[in-house]
Amino acid sequence: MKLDDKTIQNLASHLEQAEINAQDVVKITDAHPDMDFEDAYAIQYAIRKAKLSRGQKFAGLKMGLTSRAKMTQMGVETPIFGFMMDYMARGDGGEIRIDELIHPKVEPEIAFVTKSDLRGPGCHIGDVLAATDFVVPAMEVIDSRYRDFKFDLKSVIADNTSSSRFVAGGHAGNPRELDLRTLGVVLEKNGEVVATGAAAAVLGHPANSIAMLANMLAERDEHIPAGTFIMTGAVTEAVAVQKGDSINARFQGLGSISVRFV
Ligand code: 0L1
Ligand code: MG
Repeated sequence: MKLDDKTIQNLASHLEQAEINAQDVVKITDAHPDMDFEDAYAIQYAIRKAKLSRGQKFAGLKMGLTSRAKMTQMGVETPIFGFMMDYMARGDGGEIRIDELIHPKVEPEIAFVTKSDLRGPGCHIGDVLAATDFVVPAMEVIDSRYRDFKFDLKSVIADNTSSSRFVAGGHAGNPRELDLRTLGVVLEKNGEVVATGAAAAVLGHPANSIAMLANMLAERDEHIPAGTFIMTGAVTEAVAVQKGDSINARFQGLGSISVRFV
């Protein structure tokens, strides 16, 4: 690690204040060009600890940058992970207040809910399918705290991978009975199709994303506990939204999720 504990705490507070006040900031590596990936996750974990200490509840984990397109765009080979808290959840068919956010974008994802612990290293797709209770459609709202979404990998890890809101909906499916590679997703904004994709966009199969998360957590002596809700990464590109927009995501065989930005 390159940063001392005081700097980690200050940067965590800086990024969390940006989130709470919906006020964008410049990427933190501008002022701390030497920070490393350990520092970046330490800042993210400090944000999580601060939220827990205020009584907010942990709601799940997410993988980000899981599509080849996003990885190429960022010039990276490895996805990243973050977390969600209870206050970020919104109901299917509900509303999301735009004035609480900076410049939100939506992305449809497949979420997994585990029924037994998953541990790396060496976790693979078979382990994931055996340990999954069900999969369910999800919509993530990403809202980078960085001005114009301009960041590098370390800055975005520290910023909890742009997590801001999420919605689960549709209906649950058994991942052992679905072909999760060819599962199609259609994203509509105000009734018009704005993006389409197949779930293979997520590391070839969304279960690979869960396996990768278990293996990344193992490097930190952590695991995925039974009962964890995990979003596996965007099936389509992220689509920017504004006040008044209605979003609908259709998941082949698993129903749809809708939400309105007000
Ligand atoms: O969930 C994601 O894939 C987003 C990761 C962070 C990068 C971004 O904000 O686009
Ligand atoms: Mg995402």
